[in-house]
Amino acid sequence: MFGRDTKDESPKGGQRQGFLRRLTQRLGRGGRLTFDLSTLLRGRKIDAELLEDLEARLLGADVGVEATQSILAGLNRRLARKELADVDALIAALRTAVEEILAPCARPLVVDSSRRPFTILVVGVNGSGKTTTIGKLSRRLHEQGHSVLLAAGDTFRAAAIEQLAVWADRTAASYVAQHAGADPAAVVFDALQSARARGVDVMIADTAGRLHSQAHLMEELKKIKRVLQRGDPSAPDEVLLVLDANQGQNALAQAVQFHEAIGVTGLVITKLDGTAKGGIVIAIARRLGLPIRFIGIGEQPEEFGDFDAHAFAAALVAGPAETLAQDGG
Ligand SMILES: Nc1nc2c(ncn2[C@@H]2O[C@H](COP(=O)(O)OP(=O)(O)O)[C@@H](O)[C@H]2O)c(=O)[nH]1
Ligand SMILES: [Mg+2]
Repeated sequence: MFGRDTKDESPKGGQRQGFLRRLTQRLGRGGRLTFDLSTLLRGRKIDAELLEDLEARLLGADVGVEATQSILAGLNRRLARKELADVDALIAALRTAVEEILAPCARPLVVDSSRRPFTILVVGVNGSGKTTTIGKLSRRLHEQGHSVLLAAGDTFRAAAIEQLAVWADRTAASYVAQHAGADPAAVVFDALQSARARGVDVMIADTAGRLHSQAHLMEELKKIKRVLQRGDPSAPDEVLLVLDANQGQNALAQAVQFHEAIGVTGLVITKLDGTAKGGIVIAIARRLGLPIRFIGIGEQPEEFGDFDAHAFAAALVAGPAETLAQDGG
């Protein structure tokens, strides 16, 4: 573990440091990128051959061709300028290159208080972590003093409606639902009216991630958006796409598809705990440049936080010393 993580001792700072420490540990646990670097670099000379091996590792960790090539081009330039004297210099340069790709995407969600309700539509494939993310977000907004209403727009299964009700209960949120099989657009429209009537600050709408086909799903999401706009032409304020990091390159494909179909304004990347595919975040950042609003590193409500490019790059590209510290701690 890291002794230096204890600098900020305010309660909020403590929470944040705790989150960063967990992020580092969990990416380290499953992260092939972290693990492989220490074995790859041990006792090696920093030369073109080593960079080629590094390239293969990045591709293997789902960093993707585009981002890997851009990272490698930068490292090769530094190598030519003799700036990569040793392993530490290489790790630092790699971290910086990763952080540069991620930094433009580190834009947290800001609830515009002039919009009441501020409406968030949550989309993504089945099992990506939508409902869990809504619960976590609801809890966080509640802690920040916002009143929240959850709309059960996933009407595909009764269990999904029930799961959202549990989260509403746990996070002191209002809740609007209809029966299983109801028209999701109607549920979300009702929820908007209800949020207005109650003067709620933020409405979060869950949606189904599975239908008869992907085309059906996209049509349904477009319809929800259209119907919502009948109630409020500026809604939704945020279309939050939830992606499961374990899906690797498939998560990137989903992002492209959802973005084309309905226009995504923010991403949540879940299940970064124990995945070997944390590198996908780099690929997604490079390819789409969409704001990454939150990351999920576990099932519990507090295992959720803002995306911090510097911390994420550091956690992902841990050097041999950090890897050893984790093994020992
Ligand atoms: N390990 C881990 N599990 C998660 C995370 N987010 C969600 N899950 C789990 O993933 C499963 C599917 O989540 P759910 O929210 O129901 O997905 P949905 O179908 O998109 O609504 C559940 O078992 C969640 O507890 C995360 O960040 N880490
Ligand atoms: Mg769900």
